Amino acid sequence: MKVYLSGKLVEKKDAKVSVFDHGLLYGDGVFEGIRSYSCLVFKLKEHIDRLFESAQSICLNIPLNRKEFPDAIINTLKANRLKDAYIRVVVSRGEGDLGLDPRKCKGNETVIIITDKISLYPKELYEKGMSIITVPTIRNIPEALNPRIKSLNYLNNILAKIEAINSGYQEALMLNHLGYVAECTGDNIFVVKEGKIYTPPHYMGALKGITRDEVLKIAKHLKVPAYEKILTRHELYTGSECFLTGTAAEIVPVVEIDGRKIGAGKPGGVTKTIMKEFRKVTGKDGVKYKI
Ligand code: PXG
Repeated sequence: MKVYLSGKLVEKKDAKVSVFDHGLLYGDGVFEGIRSYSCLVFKLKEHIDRLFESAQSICLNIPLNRKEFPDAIINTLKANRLKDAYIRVVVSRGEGDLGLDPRKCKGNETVIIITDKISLYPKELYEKGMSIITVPTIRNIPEALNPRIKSLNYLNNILAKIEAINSGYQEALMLNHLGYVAECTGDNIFVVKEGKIYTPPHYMGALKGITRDEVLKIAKHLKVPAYEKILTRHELYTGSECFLTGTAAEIVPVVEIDGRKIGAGKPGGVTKTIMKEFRKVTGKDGVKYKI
């Protein structure tokens, strides 16, 4: 496997960064997770836009522009001759001194693009559905670290994940500081009730997920009413269906939350229709490349 590392394509074994890189020392940097399906990079522009927004928010300079960045991604995919891939983009503050001061790293931003396979959850969960649990760790409050920033500092989500795992669950439901539903550790959440779809607004403490936005578009196309709405756990418990969305996870049915069976306790019709439609879209939309 070849990795794009600060302007060069290098072998995986040579893709190394300094122990003084502030991405490692402080989680100071931003990232994206992107997928390509049959030589089509899904929502590439949206991912690049979000990467640049995250960087802008933390005053991080990206050493490639908005045209060069997608080109670097495509070249990495081609170099690896991958039709289907998970593309992990990392821009860190770069090598600096000990001490937080990012000015010490000026001009040394590190860009890493890795392409590989990813499977977030076991395959059978997509057929049977997943059970999730609300965890004590709340999502970062936006005034402290805005969840819209896809930063290299994922401890908030990792703590929640650990709590779910320690309780015997694969995934955690995270609430915000007001007790409203925010998202899961690496996915956005949707609930279906009386044929309508609801997801929390991103300002309730969620990443503005690109898969989430696509699902809202798919719902519109299917003429299923879909809304952004502030949600309590009660609204999740009493829904007829629930599912999670994310680039890595794609669309995962949820059939149990905090010991409450959701609807019939198996993946529902709306969820299945959206999963099918999503598969159609990923098979035809995207930035094309040849290997
Ligand atoms: N919420 C959070 C906190 C995320 O990190 C999503 C929602 C879904 O967003 P998208 O735009 O992908 O629909 C994410 C997605 C990884 C990795 O290691 C990345 C995510 C989740 C899990 C793993 O690349 N980000």
